Amino acid sequence: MAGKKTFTMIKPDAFGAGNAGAIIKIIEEAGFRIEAAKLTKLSAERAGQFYEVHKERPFYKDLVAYMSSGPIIAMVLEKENAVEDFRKLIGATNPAEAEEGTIRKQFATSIEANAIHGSDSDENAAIEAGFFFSATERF
Ligand code: RTP
Ligand code: MG
Repeated sequence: MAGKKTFTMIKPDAFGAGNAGAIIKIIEEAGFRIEAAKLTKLSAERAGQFYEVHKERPFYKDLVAYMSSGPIIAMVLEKENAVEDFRKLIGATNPAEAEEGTIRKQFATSIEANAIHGSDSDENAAIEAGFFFSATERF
């Protein structure tokens, strides 16, 4: 059975461009409930840990530098079928391939600076939520 939670970050490019409010509005209007939220900034070390699965990829170093370049908003979201529905809402990794109406189509500027993160499995959603939030920060 699909889980009810996913994890997201509004990435440094989108936060820096002043698009956080517009993005959160789209997320809420799509039926996701915000269970936890935090404005924070990842150190290069923490960004490296978060994206450890991509350690061997050619874009890893750039990705870590980008994700630690400015503040992000981390959130845990609740909805039926959360992981899959949220990946649909954000669109393809590369904004050139993202469908009309998706968050990345509207707000991403490149394949790297692509505005928003969405967990790719229920298991990773739980791990990523735990990376940012304690039990007392989730409502
Ligand atoms: P995310 O994890 O952030 O939700 O993105 P995703 O699943 O759509 O993409 P993933 O393959 O997990 O890649 C993680 C992030 O790395 C950056 N990236 N850069 N320069 C490149 O070719 C490249 N490819 C990926 C993006 O910021 C991507 O979201
Ligand atoms: Mg991913």
